[in-house]
Amino acid sequence: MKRFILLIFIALSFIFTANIFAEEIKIAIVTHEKSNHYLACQKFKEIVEKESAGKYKVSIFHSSSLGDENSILQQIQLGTVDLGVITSGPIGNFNKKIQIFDLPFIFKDYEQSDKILDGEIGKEVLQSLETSGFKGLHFLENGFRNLTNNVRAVNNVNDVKGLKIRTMDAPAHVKLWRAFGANPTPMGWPINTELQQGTIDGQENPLSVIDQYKLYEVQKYLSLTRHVYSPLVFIMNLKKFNSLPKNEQELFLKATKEASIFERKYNRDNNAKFLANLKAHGMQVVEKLDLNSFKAKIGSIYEDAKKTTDQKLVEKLLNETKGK
Ligand code: EAX
Repeated sequence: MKRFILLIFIALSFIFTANIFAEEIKIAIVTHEKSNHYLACQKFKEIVEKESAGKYKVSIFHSSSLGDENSILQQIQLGTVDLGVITSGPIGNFNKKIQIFDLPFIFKDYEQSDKILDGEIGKEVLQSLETSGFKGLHFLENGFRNLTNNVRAVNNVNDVKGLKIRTMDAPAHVKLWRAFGANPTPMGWPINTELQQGTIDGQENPLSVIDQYKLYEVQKYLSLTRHVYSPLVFIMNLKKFNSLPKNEQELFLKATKEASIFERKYNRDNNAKFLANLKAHGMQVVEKLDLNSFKAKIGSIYEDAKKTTDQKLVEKLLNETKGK
């Protein structure tokens, strides 16, 4: 009996020491626990903790507890946060090449976005993040962005005129909404209070985010504009990644890849459900709108991007996706 108790004691102290000495990996997102971002982090956590046999403990900081996406990126650069699942838009403040994905009407469907993001162009963009101290591990998906507002049903671009639209804090988006004739106001996420108080008329996001944030409580109209496809990125502090032994680097790459595939599938499987729920809560949805009127307004945006981002990459992207 004594020996049995001793054995249990030894076993328990092993478990405790393992936990005490587990190294913490901090991952940060701006969205809440019901978001796609969170699901992806959870999957990453599961895989890393299991396959590192308890060497790592992943802590997920959600709901902007560590600030907006720009400030999370700064903290990742500094190394006080290890990783994030961040929208491409704000990453564009740190890296020019990634701005190409925030050009309007580039991707038509998921087949195309997967092919580009998981192919050569995506690799070149992820690689280029290293010059800003980031390791781009894998692309996952925020999704095709759609406009909501509280003033009127938007059927064509003229209906956007003068609307005060919150955009991501990303130059490409501000420029786009100005071109559409709106009054763009960049700010971090979330924005429920601003929508409720009417300091802004509308915003644009994928159906997942619109539903998960119950924007039907504060927005009456939704138009399926799909004007930009937003990738998310599993992004990490480069020094931290490089300091890991080879097999652990491979584990992080594998875990982010699996989590990304899982999250993309979740998003796509649930899109119809998100839309149905928005309608069920009384949102007035314009499904078929005059997208050509929007496309007609983008003017020199592609040409300008060749000058401000990377000419060859923009040409390659337009060539492979056939643009608008
Ligand atoms: O990843 O800020 C935004 O609009 C993003 O799309 C998202 O909600 C956070």
